[in-house]
Amino acid sequence: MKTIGIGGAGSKIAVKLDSQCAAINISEIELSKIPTSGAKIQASLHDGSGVFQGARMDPAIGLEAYGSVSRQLTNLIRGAMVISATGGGTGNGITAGILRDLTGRQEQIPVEEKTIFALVLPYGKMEPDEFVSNTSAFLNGPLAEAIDSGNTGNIFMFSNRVKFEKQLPEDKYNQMMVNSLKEFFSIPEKNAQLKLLEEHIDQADFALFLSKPYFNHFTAFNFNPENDFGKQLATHWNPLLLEPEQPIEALFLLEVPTGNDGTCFYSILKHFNDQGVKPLYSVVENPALKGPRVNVSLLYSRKPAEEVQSFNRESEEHAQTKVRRTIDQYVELEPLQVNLDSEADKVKSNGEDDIIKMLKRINKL
Ligand SMILES: Nc1nc2c(ncn2[C@@H]2O[C@H](COP(=O)(O)OP(=O)(O)OP(=O)(O)O)[C@@H](O)[C@H]2O)c(=O)[nH]1
Ligand SMILES: [Mg+2]
Repeated sequence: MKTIGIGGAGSKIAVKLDSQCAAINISEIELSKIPTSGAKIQASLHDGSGVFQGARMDPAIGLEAYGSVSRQLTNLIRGAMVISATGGGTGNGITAGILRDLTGRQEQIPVEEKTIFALVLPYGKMEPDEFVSNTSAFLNGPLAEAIDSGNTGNIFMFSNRVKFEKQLPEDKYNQMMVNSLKEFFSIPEKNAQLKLLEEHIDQADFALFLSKPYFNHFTAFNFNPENDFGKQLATHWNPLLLEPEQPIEALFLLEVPTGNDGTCFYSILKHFNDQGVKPLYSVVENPALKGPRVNVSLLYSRKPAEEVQSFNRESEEHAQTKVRRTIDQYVELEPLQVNLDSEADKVKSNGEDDIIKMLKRINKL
């Protein structure tokens, strides 16, 4: 599959995944730093500005620049994966332009021409408010409309949460995202190369799965057949992606070491059947493994409005913490001195002896 990186983050990640990716940016400087052997496309603004500064976090500028590359991109995105961040101006604005064009398409887009989107969302607790509000507008607007039109392929919702929480270097985090994508995309290849024990997921099955206009949460982990599959899945969500909702469709590849009959796949199948989902699956023998490993992918269709809400919830919590911290820092309350005897005397002078007796008794209990 062809890869297209848009904006700073999008291009940096895309070129790690595919050294022949197309890179698109307004900023000539950012573009010059992408070591791709594929096309470098510079989007431009009417007044010629932006060459040095990009879209300066303003999606309206990115959308304006989309006009200069829209024709080229219409061809380029066919059957490709677009990678961009939603926080800044360039990735957000140009990707919004692509999504609007897809939404407006009258004809049904064939499976092999669908476009997949890998979006990088900011971590609301620690990144600038502009990134968060740009993201909310993007999810609620162009993305929601494109999903409703049915004209997108799968959408991967990456988040920068782990990057900030674990204080990881950008380059390392980008590599983690790429490794995770690579493992997921290797599913049909493994089916072609390894010994098949049960069923088969070929390129065509995989392409059809990817062409559906749903969010895709994929994850991989070493599976212990002695324990419940559902519980293991729930503790092995892909930490780089937003957590999924109830799946509409699912796919899994179970790899087992030589000598393992692979029948532990039945427990995975049962887990999905209990949820009313009939997954696409296969079991292969992988001599390089010591124990079973499973790749799982869930398609879910939470409405982007809800996706926005949950994204914003984190940011709101962050805002509240900020307010609390400000109060802690700047509002010093006089320590309240309460002398029980003098308080009691006050009550006594009101002639409330019974109450005092009661209080004293409670004290003694
Ligand atoms: N994971 C990851 N996130 C990045 C990287 N670079 C930027 N970001 C995030 O991407 C968002 C900003 O998007 P950028 O790609 O830098 O912006 P842009 O699309 O080039 O737009 P402008 O620079 O505003 O013109 C923020 O949430 C950043 O934290 C990166 O290399 N890796
Ligand atoms: Mg940029």
